[in-house]
Amino acid sequence: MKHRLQGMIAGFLAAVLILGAVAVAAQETLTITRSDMKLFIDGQPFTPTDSSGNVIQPFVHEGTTYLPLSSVARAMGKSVEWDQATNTGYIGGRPGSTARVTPETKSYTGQFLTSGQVDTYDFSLPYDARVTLSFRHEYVNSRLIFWDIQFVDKNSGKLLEFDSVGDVTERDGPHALYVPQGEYFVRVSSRGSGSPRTERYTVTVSYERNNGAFEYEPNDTTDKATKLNLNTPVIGNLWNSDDTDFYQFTIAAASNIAVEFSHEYINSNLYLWDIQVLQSGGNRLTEKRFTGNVMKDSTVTLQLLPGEYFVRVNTRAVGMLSRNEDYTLTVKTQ
Ligand SMILES: [Ca+2]
Ligand SMILES: [Ca+2]
Repeated sequence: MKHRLQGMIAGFLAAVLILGAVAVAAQETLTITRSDMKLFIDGQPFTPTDSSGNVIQPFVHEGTTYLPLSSVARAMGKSVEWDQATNTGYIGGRPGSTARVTPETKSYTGQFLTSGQVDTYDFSLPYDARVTLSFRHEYVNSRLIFWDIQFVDKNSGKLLEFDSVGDVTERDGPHALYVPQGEYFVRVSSRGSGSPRTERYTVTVSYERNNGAFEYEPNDTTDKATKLNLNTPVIGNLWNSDDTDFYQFTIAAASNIAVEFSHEYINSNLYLWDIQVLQSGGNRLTEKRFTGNVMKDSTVTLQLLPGEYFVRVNTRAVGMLSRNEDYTLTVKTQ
């Protein structure tokens, strides 16, 4: 038993549990009491486990209950990282990084039994999030399009639409949506002439809470700009030709900054993105355009006095209509 408990403590150490206290205590003999407490996180039963999925029993030492931190953090949607070289644990990302969390998913399954059938599924988004859709169906030996999938905001209308052919059984939506908490629905309709395909389909909505890693739509005007922290990247996209993304940042003391802009490779030398840095009154301080085939570049360095500033991202490239890959934007101090 003694060995097993010591093993548990070592396991906790690896899991970054209250670093200082345990690091010291590990040199000594601890008197601990095993606890068979029941735990709930956000109303859901929770059983602590190690990284291999083995159940770990909590214990009590001098009135304090000890739990495996990585297991608890992950159950609460936080990433956990351990840097052996610096003996440092990071919960929810390193300083300067922006936390990403594991997406939740919701799936809807249906089939078409009558022609002209339209299936709609209400979807309540519980928080501001990055939303992606995927669609699966039973195989049909045909290249024809049989399904049309939409994601619709109940207030503002259709946000995304794609379709699916018979012999491609899995299809992702064309791009991510960065949308606010609210009421949406998924609409699946039958496409093509003749009798509807009766094969079963499943549409899945994945939604990742926006903890500042992403833009917040709608940010098409300066008064709705997404707030940025210096030296902290934000991910967004231009999801249609009308989309403009404004970001606001604050300079507290005179600083040199540049806006770094990166994206996945696109085989195009067209200027797909246009970046402007604006003073709060709207004066343009600099502008730079970014092509598809240069994956990372920066604006010129600007010497800024304390105040509020904006970055504006938009496009005038017709080719951008079908080029809605995510971008990553960072206001970097020099
Ligand atoms: Ca956008
Ligand atoms: Ca926008």
